[in-house]
Amino acid sequence: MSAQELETTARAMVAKGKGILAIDESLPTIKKRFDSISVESTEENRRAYRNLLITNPGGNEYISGMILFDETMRQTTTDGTPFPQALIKQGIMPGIKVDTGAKDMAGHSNEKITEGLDGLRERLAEYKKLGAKFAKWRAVITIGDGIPSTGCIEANAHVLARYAALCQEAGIVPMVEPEVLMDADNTIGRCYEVTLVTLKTVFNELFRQRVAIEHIILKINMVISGKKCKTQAGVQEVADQTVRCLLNTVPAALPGIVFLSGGQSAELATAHLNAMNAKYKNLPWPLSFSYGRALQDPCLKAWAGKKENVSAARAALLHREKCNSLACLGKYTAEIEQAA
Ligand code: 5MM
Repeated sequence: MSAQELETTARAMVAKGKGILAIDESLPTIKKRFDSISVESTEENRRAYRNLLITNPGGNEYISGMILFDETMRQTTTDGTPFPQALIKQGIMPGIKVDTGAKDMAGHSNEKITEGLDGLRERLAEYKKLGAKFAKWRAVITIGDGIPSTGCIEANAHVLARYAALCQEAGIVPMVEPEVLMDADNTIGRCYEVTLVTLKTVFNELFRQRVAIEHIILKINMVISGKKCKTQAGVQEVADQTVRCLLNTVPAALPGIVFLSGGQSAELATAHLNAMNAKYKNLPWPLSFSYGRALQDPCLKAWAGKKENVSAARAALLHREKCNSLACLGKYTAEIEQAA
């Protein structure tokens, strides 16, 4: 893929009113999701669930790409089409999660470092043959007593930049995801500070590793109160602080920013995105979504592992996709939410 093609792919990922569906749960995470609906995490059950998500008629109106897990990349639809090809036929770009997980970081209690650089060049070449247009790597930054440390932020930023450089070499757009977790009791102000320093460090490292900013997509947390914080910032404050943080850190050359949902409810994640796009019309980059749980949760519950629930589950997914597509345009309303 030439530089021009990388840029075209990156821009198509955040095309007007479109976003990304993250279905790249690793085996332990999908087991947790299936446990919540009392479904066994077998290879066939995972295939059946991903089949429902991938072959949902009408999804391509709102979804530009889907992030797959290695196993899903190699599975097929019920009629035998490889999942990446099934996506391409619908005009949806297949993406692939290429990190191998966030592991405990030596010498840094309660902090994580994401692994997966060994053999990445070879894995990217294979994923490209299988149809991947973009790849995702998630770094995890934890807020707590005395953390995050500079060592943890710098190590994760460095690894993110090395992964991004390898992706661009392979002709694959890197989706760079430094996630500041939302689970602690911190204020929105603390989330702002940590996200700010994380993004500054990540863009410094991307520069040092000669990553072309025009050819990446940033996937980031919103600036938000920790889930256990007694005072929860309102929707407009989350929108304002998130945009302020991004304006202070993200180069204008970046083709687009997508948010993770990080455990927010499906409706709140949509409301936050909508509030940003309704108020800020002239940002240097489109703001869109790359949600996992906030798109899938209602669908997963509706499915509950039963064939007879597939239509209802698909309708639930399509509704969330439509709501978030409208949120990309600042046109999401309570009426649209309730018109499910
Ligand atoms: C779908 O979940 C992804 C995979 O997580 P694990 O590697 O832990 O299994 C995850 O990376 C996801 O793409 C992002 O965190 C966004 O998902 P949420 O649910 O936060 O929107």
